[in-house]
Amino acid sequence: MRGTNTFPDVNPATGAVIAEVNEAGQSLVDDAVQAARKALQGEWGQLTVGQRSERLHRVASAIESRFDCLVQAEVADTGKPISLASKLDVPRAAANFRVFADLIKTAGLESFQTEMADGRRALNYAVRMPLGVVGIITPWNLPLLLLTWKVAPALACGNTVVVKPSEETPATATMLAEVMQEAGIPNGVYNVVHGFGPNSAGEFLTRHPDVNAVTFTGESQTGAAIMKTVAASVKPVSFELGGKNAAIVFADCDFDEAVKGIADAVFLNTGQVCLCAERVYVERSIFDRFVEALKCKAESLRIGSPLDASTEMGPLISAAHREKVLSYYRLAREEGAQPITGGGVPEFGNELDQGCYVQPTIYTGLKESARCVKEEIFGPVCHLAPFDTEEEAVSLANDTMYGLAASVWTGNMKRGHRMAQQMRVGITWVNCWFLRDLRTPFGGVGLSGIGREGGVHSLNFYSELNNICVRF
Ligand code: NAD
Ligand code: 6OH
Repeated sequence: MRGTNTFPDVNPATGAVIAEVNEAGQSLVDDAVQAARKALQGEWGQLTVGQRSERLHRVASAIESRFDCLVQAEVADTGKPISLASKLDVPRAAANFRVFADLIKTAGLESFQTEMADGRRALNYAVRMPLGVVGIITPWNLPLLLLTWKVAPALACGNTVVVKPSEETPATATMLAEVMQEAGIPNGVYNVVHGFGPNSAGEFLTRHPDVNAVTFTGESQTGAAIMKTVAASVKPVSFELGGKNAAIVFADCDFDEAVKGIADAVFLNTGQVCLCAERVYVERSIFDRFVEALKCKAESLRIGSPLDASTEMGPLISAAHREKVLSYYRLAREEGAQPITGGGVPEFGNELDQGCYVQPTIYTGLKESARCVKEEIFGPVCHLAPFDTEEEAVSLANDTMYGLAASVWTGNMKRGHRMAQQMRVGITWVNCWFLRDLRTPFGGVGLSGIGREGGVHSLNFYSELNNICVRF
């Protein structure tokens, strides 16, 4: 690689450097964008929808045949438990390609027959055209899952892409390039540049005049910075951003199922999922019992080496992120929280003490105005507060600048629907959490994002519609 700086890729479970990564400067980003533009004119641009679909299925098969390598790479980069990467991240990467490979063949478009005063008519119908070169910027928490969630529909619509994975997790995006080659995706259709955000590959990509659209998943503040950068060239953007998600638990819920569901919603991936619940509101009559049951769940989580098949919780992504999460643990105490469990760092007495681990943590007793109740922490932590009425629960849940996801736990389905329809979010789960159907709209309101991806919503973002009006 020519004249680039390098940066270390660190395994957060042990602190070991696992790779040195080349940081793309402006000229390498220029080359990647140029390669993507050129590929639009080549074989890729000539493929029929059916042929593109078939290639995307081949990508999914190639992911499945490299399953173990991708799992190992994702685990080393993120520190997530091998059981989670095997169950969630890598299978979803393949599923992302399969769902859009199928959808692009079956999704229809609207048509209208227009009648004019003189008795003549016109047929209006719309066709999809690719946007061109799509810039894709992704975070570190579900690296391959979130990357392929954007690459698959972008390619299904006939675009070419330049991706910039998180500097924390460069491995699987790089391996995906090999997968693409193996699956017969022409050179230049999928390009990877590595580096950071400001004044690095991320900014060079979003600023690039030959990039036609930018899709981004990450922090809300980063979304704001990217929006500013792309404003000059009026590029379409799709943003999946942060959250401070609420869970609402009613006394009539299936108690054990709710405790299990909330424990997942708080601690999965060490709390590093944008959909995680950091605010849990529980009906007062079961509050103490629920707090106690969630405490037991938190204290029984097996924290350890990501490579151990029985591990349920790994480290946070980096030392810097651990410092941020621990600073919130300290802040919670300063803000007057009542600690229920956790609040510190686990001790192992082995090399894992070099890792970025924190304890699963639960608080009660904070004011709703506390920073720990308002700000996204992105760690294995939640605050629980009691409520008395449905109205109060709705108003507590919606009192946030974010608006990504909510979950409602109740045995009364009428109440489930009633509550769900009052949530000011993009995704509401009733008696479940992170149960995904990839055809459904996915995104957030407020600080949680702009636009929706998923199913036909993705196809609509990753394509331009040309309406054709034929008078006859
Ligand atoms: P981040 O915003 O720090 O980084 C995301 C990506 O943006 C990285 O690749 C980074 O290098 C790049 N970047 C940073 N500054 C940039 C700039 N100025 N220009 C261009 N690129 C830039 O996010 P993160 O810390 O990697 O991920 C955690 C955050 O992501 C959390 O806030 C979480 O809620 C959010 N997230 C949201 C969703 C969702 O679907 N809504 C999904 C996953 C994560
Ligand atoms: C955020 O961390 C999780 C996002 C999940 C998805 O985008 C998805 O499609 O499931």
